[in-house]
Amino acid sequence: MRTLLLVDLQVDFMPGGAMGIPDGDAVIPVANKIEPYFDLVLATQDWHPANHSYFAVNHPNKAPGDVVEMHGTQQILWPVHCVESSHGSRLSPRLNRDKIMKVFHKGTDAKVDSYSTFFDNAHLRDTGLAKYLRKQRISEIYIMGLATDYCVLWSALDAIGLGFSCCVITDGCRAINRNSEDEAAAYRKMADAGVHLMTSDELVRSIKRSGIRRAASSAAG
Ligand code: VGL
Ligand code: ZN
Repeated sequence: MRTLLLVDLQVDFMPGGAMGIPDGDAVIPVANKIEPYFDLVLATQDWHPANHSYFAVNHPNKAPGDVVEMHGTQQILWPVHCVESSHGSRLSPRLNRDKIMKVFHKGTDAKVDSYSTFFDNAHLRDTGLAKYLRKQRISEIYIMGLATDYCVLWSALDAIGLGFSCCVITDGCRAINRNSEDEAAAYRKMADAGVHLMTSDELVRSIKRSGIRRAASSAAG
């Protein structure tokens, strides 16, 4: 089953949102374009409690972008975003949601964030996504969404670590780029880990080509 995972295509990550990502809305038409080529479409939502420890407002004298030590590692503090059930936590109204079979929430624990759609940042709890994919006998996933340098990056690396084959659709992602080179570094890390990187046009072309091949071989057989 060809499976697409749409990562955090939420109102707060669109330009003008609480944590708007530059050009973040440009990926919505890409999602709508490729959805019909998949047998299964899944989505994630960043879904934080208001007292989330990664929100700068929950730390005295801290501002978004500041770094604090939590769980033995340096963690970035964010503006309040994607508070569970808030308007900003909703999937973009421009996203075609008809094909989305299941939505996974992440970052629901006030104490630890979850950039990956598989595990929290401390690898203490999983979101149930890996178990769901294995139950459906899915071994390969295609990922696109926001943000390239956080949730897409960590989801793709965890997918590989868990033994899934993983492809990231590059024009379907946009980066936060706290540092200007973060996006390029994220793609390098993914490629080094064995993540396939391709554009949505390359994906559609390869699916059409394999469809033709399948049709040709069944005609021959
Ligand atoms: C994300 C930082 C904090 C993301 C979510 O979706 O990439 N990044 N929360
Ligand atoms: Zn978040």
